[in-house]
Amino acid sequence: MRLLFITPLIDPWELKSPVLTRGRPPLGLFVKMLPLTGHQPPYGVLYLIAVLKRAGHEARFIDGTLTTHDELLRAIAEYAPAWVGLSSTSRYWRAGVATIELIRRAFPALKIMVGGSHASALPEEALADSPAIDAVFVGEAEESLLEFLAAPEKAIPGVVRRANDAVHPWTPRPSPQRLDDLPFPDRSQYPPRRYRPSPLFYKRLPHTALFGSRGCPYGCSFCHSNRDVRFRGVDHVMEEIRATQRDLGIREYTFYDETITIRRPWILDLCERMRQAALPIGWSANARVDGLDREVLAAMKAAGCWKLLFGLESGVQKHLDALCKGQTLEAAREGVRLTNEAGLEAEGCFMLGIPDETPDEARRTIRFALELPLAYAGFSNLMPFPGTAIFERVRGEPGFQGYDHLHFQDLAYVPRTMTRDQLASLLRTAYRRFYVRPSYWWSRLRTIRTLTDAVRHLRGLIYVAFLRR
Ligand code: B12
Ligand code: SF4
Repeated sequence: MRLLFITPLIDPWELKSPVLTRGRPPLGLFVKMLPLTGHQPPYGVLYLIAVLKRAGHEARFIDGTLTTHDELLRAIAEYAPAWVGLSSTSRYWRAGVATIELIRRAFPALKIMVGGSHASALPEEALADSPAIDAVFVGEAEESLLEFLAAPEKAIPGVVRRANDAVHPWTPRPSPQRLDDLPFPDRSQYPPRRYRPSPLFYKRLPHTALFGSRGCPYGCSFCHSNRDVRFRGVDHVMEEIRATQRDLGIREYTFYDETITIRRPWILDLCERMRQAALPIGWSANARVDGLDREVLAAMKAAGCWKLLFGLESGVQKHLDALCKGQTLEAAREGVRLTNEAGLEAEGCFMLGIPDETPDEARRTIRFALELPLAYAGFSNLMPFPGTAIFERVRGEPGFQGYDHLHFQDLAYVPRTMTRDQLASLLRTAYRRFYVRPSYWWSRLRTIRTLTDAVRHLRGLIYVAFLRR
């Protein structure tokens, strides 16, 4: 069978933050020719395509951010798929629905399925959102999709369908357990030239992402991660690194695992294998500050790691506790200190606009970020994602603006304790105070060793210049 996967048709400038950056830079005419900073292909879809091809199906992917309505419709007419599959986060869900309705009008007989984080969090609502949707996939779909294509009329766990005007009874399904049985994501599906990671994610290029594990055991109330933790074998990960290096010349990897350090023997083993292989690559990963020690950090450094990204969230302990982060301010100080001591860079991500947070408390978070020896910091408003405890808590509040605003630096939610203008201004203040510091740029300049690194710092500086006052 032939399937075409798409992401919602959106204007690339929607990826920029209206709260933080000044209007459109005067580059409109060239936007379709430039790489999209920070934009990444949907690796979940690339996994599905690899699985489908291995099973004898045909599949390809078109990125709605890099395509126009007319190009998409032409591509569908030429490729003539049996199914179109939309992948979407909550942020672009409405744009995704508009996209599939456009497709349904042009091709009334075409079948349409949806998946991704929004559909997984709110499957029945998603199905009700558009009569154009024939099936909703909940969670990781490598197994359910193959079963579904083999018997589209059967009830398959993890797939939600319509029965007349109602939702057909459905059951959830466990996520795939044996990640080593999955093929590598099909990276032939996207033009690498059009994707460039944000300056915080590479020191060398070309870049790609890797997943050593899926899921996270922690229960932060704002996070929509799968709680079922599964690891790939170290051999399997090494094989993917070698293959991407050999076939695509990749020199920089981001591990998108939720927390790469949760299984200590695994990360030590992976680092040792990378060190022995002496690969000319660099990498960075997400971690928790409380899962670190000197031995693990030294092993990471020796294996080519240069940065760890930590969710530090707040500089006020009572808010960390309310978010069920299970982390202390002291652990944050210690984790960042140890990271620096090991010669790695630390990036901290913080949230402003937490329920019940006052503007003064948000300022304490900004001061906390400035106190820590962080190489980079990201500040976003708290985003109540469907499927999280925070979403259930605030969805009825007047401060919740709806799905369309669920992305970093827009204001999806404003707590009762501050105004919208105050929150926007706090976010801008946070970025300005962190990045507009001569001492900060002096310390950054001293780390530059290569031309690529110099160019990425220049790109960072251009962002700072475009920050709104
Ligand atoms: C890596 C990552 C990114 C990367 C790359 C994203 C990408 N294009 O792959 C970057 C940094 C660019 C990014 C950006 C954003 N992200 Co992000 N990201 C992730 C992360 C950590 C991993 C995603 C991933 O690849 N997972 C692994 C694969 C295997 O799983 P998967 O993507 O869910 O795909 C599986 C299923 O969903 C399903 N599936 C997916 N699509 C489809 C389609 C069909 C037809 C079918 C049948 C099945 C199906 O099958 C796939 C294979 O099993 C997740 C957290 C997480 N644990 O998933 C957050 C996550 C997806 N991101 C999130 C958000 C909010 C964003 C942003 C909006 C943030 C922002 N910048 O404002 C943007 C939006 C990007 C976009 N275009 O929509 C939220 C989404 C929550 C929500 N309900 O919407 C998540 C869940 C994290 C969280 N905070 O809780 N993200
Ligand atoms: S925020 Fe991080 S530590 Fe918390 S549940 Fe999500 S991935 Fe895990």
